[in-house]
Amino acid sequence: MKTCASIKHACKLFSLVFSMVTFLYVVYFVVLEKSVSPGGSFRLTLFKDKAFSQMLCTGNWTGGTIIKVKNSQTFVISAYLDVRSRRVVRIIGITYRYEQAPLFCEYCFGGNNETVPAEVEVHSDHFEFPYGTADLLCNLRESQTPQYVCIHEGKNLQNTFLKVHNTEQADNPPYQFEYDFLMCTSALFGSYNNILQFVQAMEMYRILGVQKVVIYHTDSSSELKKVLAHYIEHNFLELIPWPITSYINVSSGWHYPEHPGDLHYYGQTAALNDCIYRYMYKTRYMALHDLDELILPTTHKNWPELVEHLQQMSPSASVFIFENHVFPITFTNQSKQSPEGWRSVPGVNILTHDRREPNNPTEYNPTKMILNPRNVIRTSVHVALEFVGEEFRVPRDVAQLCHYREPKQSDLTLDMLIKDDILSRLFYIYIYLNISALIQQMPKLQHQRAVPKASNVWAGPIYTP
Ligand SMILES: *[C@@H]1O[C@H](CO)[C@@H](O)[C@H](O)[C@H]1NC(C)=O
Ligand SMILES: *[C@@H]1O[C@H](CO)[C@@H](O)[C@H](O)[C@H]1NC(C)=O
Ligand SMILES: *[C@@H]1O[C@H](CO)[C@@H](O)[C@H](O)[C@H]1NC(C)=O
Ligand SMILES: *[C@@H]1O[C@H](CO)[C@@H](O)[C@H](O)[C@H]1NC(C)=O
Ligand SMILES: CC(=O)N[C@H]1CO[C@H](CO)[C@@H](O)[C@@H]1O
Repeated sequence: MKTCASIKHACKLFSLVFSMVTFLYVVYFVVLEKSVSPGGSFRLTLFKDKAFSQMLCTGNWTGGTIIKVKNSQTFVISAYLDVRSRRVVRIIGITYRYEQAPLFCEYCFGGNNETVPAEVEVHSDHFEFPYGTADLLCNLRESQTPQYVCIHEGKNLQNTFLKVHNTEQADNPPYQFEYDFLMCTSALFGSYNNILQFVQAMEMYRILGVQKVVIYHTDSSSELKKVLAHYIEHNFLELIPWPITSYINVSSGWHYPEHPGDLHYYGQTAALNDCIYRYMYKTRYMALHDLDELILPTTHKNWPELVEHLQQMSPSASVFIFENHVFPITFTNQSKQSPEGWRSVPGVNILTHDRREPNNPTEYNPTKMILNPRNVIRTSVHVALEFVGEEFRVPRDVAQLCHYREPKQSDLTLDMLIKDDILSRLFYIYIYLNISALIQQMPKLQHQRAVPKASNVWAGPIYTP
């Protein structure tokens, strides 16, 4: 009897405690659920003051590519979530190397805002120019994911926010790639009008297996703009507006002070680094080189086969390096004439240049790259500066970088140049068919005196940021 009563007592006590715990748990859950904003900031609503909740990231969200940070000599381009070593928002920027005004990152977590100091790291490859490419790193706590960030100097609120990209992908491997090969090229500028070489290069990239070409575009001729519009329409080209000349006096050469200016070659390294982060989860591999360059395999049909082979040769490689070979456009093989329909298209026919300069093995010969962008942290033009995995120098008998340009060793005579018809020998028929079809499709490609105003074509949807 006595034991029975005490059991009843214990039961009552137990059920009381149980319902108390349940109630507290529900309260806790509701509060937590409400206070965890989509961005993942763990600020409790209960402790948030009125002033705070009323001033919620009230800024302008920028659509441009280059933004000057008020009261500083720093420009920001775009912001990316990067969780590969520590959790940060990495902002690709350009900064004056001798001035380090203290900069701050202001986050926006779907409602809340929060400020942390920005760590400014100038890339080592600045080629002695006063301005250089920089990473602005903003630390995050575990699982924090801001949607927007703004960089400001001291107490000067800027109120222009950058959208933080890669927020979905960075935390969620494995990745679904849109492309196997994407090519980035920086700094198309001036009134670039080498149309025949441009379309030959574009068609060659396609033949080689490139699925998207990205160009950081400052300016080009009105005729080339029509060609660009054609490739954008066919989803093969994306232009990133690159109005760098409106912000900084850029150099048109690579080294300071022989080439005057405040920033190396149209901000090329900033554009290339931005391209890596912008497309790192969209493409399996990325090539970084210029529009007068082609990476040509000697035995493989295209890049997918080539890179599969290279990856077998060096399974841990994440950066493949190709040595540059100059094919001077001053030497033309007269027996390789352009077909009739091509002759009125302005520019160089790379198929007629089949001699290359010998590379001096004791000198530095520049290189270009195909890389796995997810393993690269920083890049320069010819090599990656910081990356995970190995760098693999591709032997010349497997593939070579063919560079169709003005001679580099201008004192060489014809007999000192090496006969090398790799392009026309392996790809003539494809490029011939492709270019001829293209010229038929676009009769306006051919040089005409009375061209309609190209700005009609250019304005509007041509940029796909
Ligand atoms: C962020 O919040 C503070 C108040 O805590 C407010 O003064 C500031 O204006 C806010 N910043 C933005 C950009 O909304
Ligand atoms: C947003 O931009 C507009 C137009 O550029 C400007 O007038 C306005 O002051 C800006 N707002 C803020 C909060 O900076
Ligand atoms: C470029 O240089 C010129 C002459 O040195 C100077 O007047 C101008 O302000 C500079 N522009 C920029 C954007 O720095
Ligand atoms: C020019 O091209 C033709 C046809 O491919 C080739 O037979 C010839 O040797 C080339 N001439 C020179 C000077 O390289
Ligand atoms: C216009 C044209 O013929 N384009 C072709 C160029 O080459 C690629 C790859 O071989 C084809 O897919 C295109 O259709």
